[in-house]
Amino acid sequence: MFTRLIPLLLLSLTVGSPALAADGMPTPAERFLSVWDLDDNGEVTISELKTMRARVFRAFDQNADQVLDRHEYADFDDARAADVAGYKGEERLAMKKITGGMSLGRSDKNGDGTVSHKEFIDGAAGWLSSLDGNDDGVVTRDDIEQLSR
Ligand SMILES: [Ca+2]
Ligand SMILES: [Ca+2]
Ligand SMILES: [Ca+2]
Repeated sequence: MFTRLIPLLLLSLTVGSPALAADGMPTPAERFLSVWDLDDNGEVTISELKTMRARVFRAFDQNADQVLDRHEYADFDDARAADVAGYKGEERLAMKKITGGMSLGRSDKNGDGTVSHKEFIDGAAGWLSSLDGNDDGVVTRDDIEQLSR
């Protein structure tokens, strides 16, 4: 049941209801901002990343023990892959870079194969740095568009 429901749940979390581009698919920048820019001011801050990460964590922590185990993380991996699917070329590369910032390898700092709530929230800082191309401390449309250049 979870494996069918959870990806849809993440889609609603990570995709939201973005304004669609002319071809029907939001660009990676539109997609990212529609979800993570919670106050809709065009800048994604560390605090917005942490708030949304907490929501994502709750969605995938199926047994609510404050740890994402391998099984729970596998469902999260599937959901992120679904987010990348449908994109091609440079946009696919950008989506992979964005979603890769939430991989098990990037989140599991102590290497025990599971991700605690703290590890997942703390991962927001490194993720922000990896996306913040102009190094001004927030992620904007320009930063995301630079990812595929
Ligand atoms: Ca914002
Ligand atoms: Ca769990
Ligand atoms: Ca920036």
